[in-house]
Amino acid sequence: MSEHKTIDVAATQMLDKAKEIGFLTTFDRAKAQEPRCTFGNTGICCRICLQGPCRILPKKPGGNKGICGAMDYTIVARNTVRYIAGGAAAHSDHGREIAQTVLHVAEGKLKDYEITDTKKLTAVAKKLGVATEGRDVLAVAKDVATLALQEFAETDETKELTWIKADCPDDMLDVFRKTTIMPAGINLSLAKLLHQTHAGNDSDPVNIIFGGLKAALCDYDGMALATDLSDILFGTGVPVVTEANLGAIKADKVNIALHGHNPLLSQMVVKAAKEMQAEAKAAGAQGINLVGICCTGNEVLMREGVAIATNFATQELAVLTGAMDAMVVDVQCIMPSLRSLADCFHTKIITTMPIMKIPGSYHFAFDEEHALDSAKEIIRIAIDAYKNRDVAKVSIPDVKHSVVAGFSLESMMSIFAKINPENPIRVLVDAIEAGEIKGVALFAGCNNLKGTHDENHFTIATELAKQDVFLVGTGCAAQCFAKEGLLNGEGVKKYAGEGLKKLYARLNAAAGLTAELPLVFHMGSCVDNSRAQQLAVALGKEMGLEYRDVPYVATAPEAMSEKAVSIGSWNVAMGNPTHVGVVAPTVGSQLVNDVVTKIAEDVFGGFFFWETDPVKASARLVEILEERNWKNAMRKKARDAKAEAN
Ligand code: BF8
Ligand code: SF4
Repeated sequence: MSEHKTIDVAATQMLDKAKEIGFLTTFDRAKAQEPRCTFGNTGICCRICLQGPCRILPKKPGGNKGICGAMDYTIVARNTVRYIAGGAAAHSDHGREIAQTVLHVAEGKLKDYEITDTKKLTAVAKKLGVATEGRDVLAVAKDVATLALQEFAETDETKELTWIKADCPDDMLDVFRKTTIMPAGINLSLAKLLHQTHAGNDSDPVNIIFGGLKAALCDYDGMALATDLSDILFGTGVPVVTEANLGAIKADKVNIALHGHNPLLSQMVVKAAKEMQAEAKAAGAQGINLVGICCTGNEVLMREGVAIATNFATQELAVLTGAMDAMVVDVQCIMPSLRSLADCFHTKIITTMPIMKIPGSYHFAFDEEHALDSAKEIIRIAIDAYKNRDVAKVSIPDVKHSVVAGFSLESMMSIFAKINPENPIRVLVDAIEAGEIKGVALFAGCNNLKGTHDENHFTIATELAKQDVFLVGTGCAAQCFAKEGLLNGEGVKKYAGEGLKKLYARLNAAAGLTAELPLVFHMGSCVDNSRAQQLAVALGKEMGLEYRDVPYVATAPEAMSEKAVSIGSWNVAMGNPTHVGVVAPTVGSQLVNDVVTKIAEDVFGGFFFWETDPVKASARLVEILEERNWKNAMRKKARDAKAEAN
């Protein structure tokens, strides 16, 4: 067992190198933070006003409350929902930027972008009630983008968000309305939540949590429109074959990492790189090699087949290979430490967005009106940097796996359609009803160095596969699977149970792809969790189930970011049992913890459960799926008996 807290062999090699040359990485910094403060770790430290921090100190007279009298449950509830507000703001602002770009394309203001996927545009327009018959593509795109932007601008509290209404089944929407969590405007709801949780405002933990769930639904809305509009702009993912892990970095090429979340610039870099291979060759390289990190990586993997270098916790290690010429970053999940690390090499860290700068790093203000030119200039910076590369410092781990990815819901359905052209989703439902598979599990979220990097992701996925659960993944979870060889046919052979293997045999025989289907269907970036939710909705519809009875579970085995909290929260509201593999920020209040782990199930059908042990978590996830299947079977039996009696 390696001394480093990772299961990734390539990362282990790089961490050995870091140790050898005396670099401190995020792994060292995580160690330096131990032991953690129990107050902060369990959510009972309040810093909402300047009298704080207030902690809950039950043994001291007056210490069982904050200075203002806030109880543990108020403090925990406020802290938790403020995570949701942060996550929802990040996802939805990303969506808003894409919507803005689609609008500008529709208005003819941008020369470098176009409406790439008109089929998706029509489908999205139809679900939103935008007329398409006989209309110009740009006119339809303008209406769709305008509706998307209105999601943010709406201040009328009686108007409901359009995307949520279009995407969710009626029984789910009814619950949202009854519990008053159906949001109107995104900006309105997020501002309201910050207001609601201001010092001296709401102290009712249940009311605060409901405010948080409203914001979580805004998170869904923002990411669903980000997914839809990105597909319209850049195309909807189709199966691609590529590779993953640090071995995807090439010693003889100009290496550029695309890191962050928003695909507006990275798509242009992909386009520009195709045109600029000769320039790289003129500088002495064999060409340009693009690799992805975090969700920008997932976006360009889905649509362009760009290889994955690594995921969140190991982003620094891509620089440490000594062969990374430039890392182009946009927004979210970018470690500030990258710059100081890059200083020890020739690597250029290029920030590109007005709200994400790193002191001392090179800032290239991305300009969407000259997007392709911006991308070309960035590539030139990388080519120049390549000329300064010190070969003595280069060590790229010879570790990578082949990857089959690109599973938008549309591309999954077109594979299923090879078996059942009339009703593709039936393929999955048949496998569930025949008992071949137990249901579907979504793997989402980050890395969290409170645990061992990638261990929870890998263990839970392989355990569930053995137990015949159909797996889909997004974000850094999916990137772990890519790096560890679970996104290819070998993964199925090694880990799938007999029932799951039977389904794969039928799918592979029908799919007609050059590569076998992977153990986990990589559905994209974190905003693409909306795709996975649409899969759950489609399953429920085809199985004739209420939304809360679908054999579908979600897990964030290594949740880290505020975005993960908001994704988990809308999963719960949308009826999905949701596992989190790190200590949750709600455990400091028994009341709040009970609300989100128990009462939530009565109200919404979904609930959270916390389990840091990946084997125990897997067992519980399987048990939940089995329970749902059993209940569904019993209900059917009762219905059949009643029908016979009549
Ligand atoms: O949005 S999984 S560490 S990269 S937050 Fe970040 Fe978490 Fe990775 Fe994607 Ni999602
Ligand atoms: Fe302390 Fe109350 Fe201020 Fe929180 S809001 S820091 S509990 S005084």
